[in-house]
Amino acid sequence: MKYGTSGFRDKAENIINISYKIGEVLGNLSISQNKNYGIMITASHNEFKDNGVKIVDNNGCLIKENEEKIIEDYINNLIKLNKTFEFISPKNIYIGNDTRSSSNIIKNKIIDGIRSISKIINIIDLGKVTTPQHHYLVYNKSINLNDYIDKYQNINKFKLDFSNLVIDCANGIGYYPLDKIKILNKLSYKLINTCTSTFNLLNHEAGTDYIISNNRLPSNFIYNKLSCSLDGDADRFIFYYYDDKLNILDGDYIAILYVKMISKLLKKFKKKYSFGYIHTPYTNKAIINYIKSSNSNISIECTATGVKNLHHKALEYDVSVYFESNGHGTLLVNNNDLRNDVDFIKIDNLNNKIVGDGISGIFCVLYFLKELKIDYKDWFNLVIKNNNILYKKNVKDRSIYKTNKNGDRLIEPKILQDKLDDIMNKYNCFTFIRPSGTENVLRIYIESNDNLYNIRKEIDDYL
Ligand code: G16
Repeated sequence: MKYGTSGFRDKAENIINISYKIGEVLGNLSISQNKNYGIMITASHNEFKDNGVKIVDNNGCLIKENEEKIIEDYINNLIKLNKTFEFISPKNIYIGNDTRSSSNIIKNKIIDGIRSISKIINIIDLGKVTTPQHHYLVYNKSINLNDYIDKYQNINKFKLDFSNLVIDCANGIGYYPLDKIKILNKLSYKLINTCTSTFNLLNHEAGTDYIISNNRLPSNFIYNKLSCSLDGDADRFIFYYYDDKLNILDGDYIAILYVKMISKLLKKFKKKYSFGYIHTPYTNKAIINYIKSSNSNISIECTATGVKNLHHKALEYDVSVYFESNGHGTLLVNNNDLRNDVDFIKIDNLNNKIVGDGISGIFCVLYFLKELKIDYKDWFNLVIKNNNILYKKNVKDRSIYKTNKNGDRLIEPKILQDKLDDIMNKYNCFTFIRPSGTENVLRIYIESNDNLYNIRKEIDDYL
């Protein structure tokens, strides 16, 4: 089994089968590296029958490639573990899970695996948490779920307008912290799709992926001015509104808003700080052009799909914004002068700098709209995206599809990339195919202002 875009992900029964070994290898790594780790059990946007395991290091950051390799090799029986240690200092492993019914079985097996390596590792069971909440608690070495909720205890000082906001929780874990934050601070946003007890409703006709992939509103939508959605583990978010059609403000649009906010703040400094915008090949070219033309001081970089890739690149700048079109992203302030600036401190009170976070992202967007004095319709009208489609195709064996580093060209099968090149020449469009790292599908992206459906037909006929 492969350690995919954000950890192991598969049908729940397949994840159950490797859980004990995940515990063993994480226990072993924790002792040999003398490090805390975090394990989040979730299959995020996938359907309720799937499950998965995301692993973070002591900083709450997705683990490095060499750690992924050790874990993957051990799961696939390619290496053995050294189980004798000279000196063992107690370390913590923080485990959390979303609302899936298979999560407890997986958790118990992981815990047995860790225990088989050492009895002195502290296993901290955080229970039901969102993925960003889990990573935040790992970073802060905290065992109290409320430490995350308390981050927003001053939210009323921001005077955000929640009165017209509807939040679709995708029938997932995001409902719990959002409800708590709402009650504690007497906020007025409305929560829909909050049923976490009927397992098969998770991500069903709701959530970011459903809305973007189907261009449809979520179930139980209440007509309102501005709405937003989380995904199953609340690490993605998008906004949208409906007038005569559905207008989606996805990660590309959210990035524009974040970049605008940072550009505005940087203007007051004499010193020139490095400022980066990191995206993936799915980002619409019209968005990239807009950001390029309206910010002369910004460096724009493309990485492979996967938060881990964007995040690591974003760390190279004094300040950076990274977003995937599907709604994963955040902003990072890496320079100490900027970190100590009053305006950046203000943002830090809302933003989750450890990882993209649907909940903190929603708060940041409302704050940035207010600060920039932009109405949500004006936000949507800043750019007209090139027409595009992103769709999935089931294949027997997706492991035969190999791509270049960023995942926007196939290296194998070469004949398929040749066909895509012909199509790009013929229609003057942009298209690529890559195997998903979270689902057993190929993802096919086409961007073109004309002939979108002919292009799709030509690709589908060929596949
Ligand atoms: C995960 C990753 C994202 C990635 C998404 C889809 O999201 O964290 O960075 O964009 O998978 O990846 P792929 O196209 O390889 O399937 P999530 O929200 O599902 O954990």
